[in-house]
Amino acid sequence: MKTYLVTGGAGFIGSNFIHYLMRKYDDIFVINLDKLTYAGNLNNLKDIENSKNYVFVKGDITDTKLVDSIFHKYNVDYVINFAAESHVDRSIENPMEFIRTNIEGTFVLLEAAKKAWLKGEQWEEGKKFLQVSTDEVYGSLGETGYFSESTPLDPRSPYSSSKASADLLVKSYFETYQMPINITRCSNNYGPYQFPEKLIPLMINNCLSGKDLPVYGDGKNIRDWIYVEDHARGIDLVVHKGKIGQVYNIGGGNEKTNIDIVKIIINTLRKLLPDGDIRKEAISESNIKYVKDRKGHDRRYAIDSTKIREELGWQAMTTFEEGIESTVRWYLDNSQWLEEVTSGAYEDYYKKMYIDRERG
Ligand code: NAD
Ligand code: TDX
Repeated sequence: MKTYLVTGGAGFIGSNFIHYLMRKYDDIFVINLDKLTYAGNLNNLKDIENSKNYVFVKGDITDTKLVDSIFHKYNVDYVINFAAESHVDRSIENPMEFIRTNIEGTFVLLEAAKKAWLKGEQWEEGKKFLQVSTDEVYGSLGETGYFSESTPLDPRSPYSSSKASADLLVKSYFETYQMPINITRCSNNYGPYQFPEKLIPLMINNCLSGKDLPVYGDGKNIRDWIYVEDHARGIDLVVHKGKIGQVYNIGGGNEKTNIDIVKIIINTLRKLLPDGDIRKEAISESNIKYVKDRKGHDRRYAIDSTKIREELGWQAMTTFEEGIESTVRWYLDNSQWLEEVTSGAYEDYYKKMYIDRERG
């Protein structure tokens, strides 16, 4: 029986990861520690909230007392640290929380795990700290090339700098104390439960609510998209088979320009919505609006996943065509989820971030 401390488990990837674990294993116990920021949503976990092998703890990963108390109460085997401020645009407007949660929070978790797991000079058997990181720590690519695990870190936004800082702290606990750690660096995820501040759910929501489709700059920036379940499977593999101290890149092998993504969403929605639905007729490429570019906008991300493929036998199993269709279908089938997360504070966020971007 292994006990997982999953932080940020009420967010997009964390909740998909918990669903993945609960489907795959019967003999595990999952503690979900989440502060429930604007991005955390317990509705993402409704179907498992009463499971006997799951417990939710509302709290902040920077709260040393609370984190220590979790390690006292439970015999934690694995820490999977998803908890983070995760949106680049927000980090440009207001970096403070990114520094606090992403750097300080990771430090608090490392210290608590070290206190619990290091007995004299010996680490307890079978423990692991897995830091969920991002390809953005490598910076920005030109038209060619890929990020490998040995690409130098060159983060360019407050968000990616805070993630790179956390990665270095995690690495230092391995180099200095031989703490059993892994770091995974994944490309852009998409799938169910993603908050509609990120490109794909934002465009789906705007199409469905008759809003403009705001594309930053020339729309030719490239991201390497991965279906969230493929990411979850990669993390699970690294937890069980990853060599201690190693970094593993996880990439979708699926590069697309932003403008292509927006057009695919338009076409997918038009295909899935029934004839006669008034939203269907209103969804059109004429709603695309090129708006002011993101400051320091990284041009291209692309991941070389050779290492995790060859060492651990991982590969992405969901094609983009399948993944985007099931994602769009999920948002159509879960309109209440979308309505709930876009009411209240989301309206203010949208006005603040996008009204200024409009070019006239
Ligand atoms: P998200 O914003 O959807 O979720 C983050 C979760 O962390 C939320 O539930 C939030 O409430 C929680 N949280 C925030 N601050 C906290 C704190 N101080 N204490 C406890 N909980 C806190 O993010 P996501 O997209 O699911 O990303 C999860 C992780 O994966 C992040 O570390 C992110 O850097 C990384 N990542 C994301 C992507 C992506 O495409 N979304 C790609 C690669 C890596
Ligand atoms: O309205 C928009 N219009 C637009 O053109 C939004 C929200 C985004 N974009 C562009 C900016 C990026 O080039 O789309 C691309 C994707 O943007 P985001 O969804 O904000 O993702 P990105 O900045 O690439 O970062 C994501 O991937 C790596 C996650 O948010 C990070 O948490 C992860 O580490």
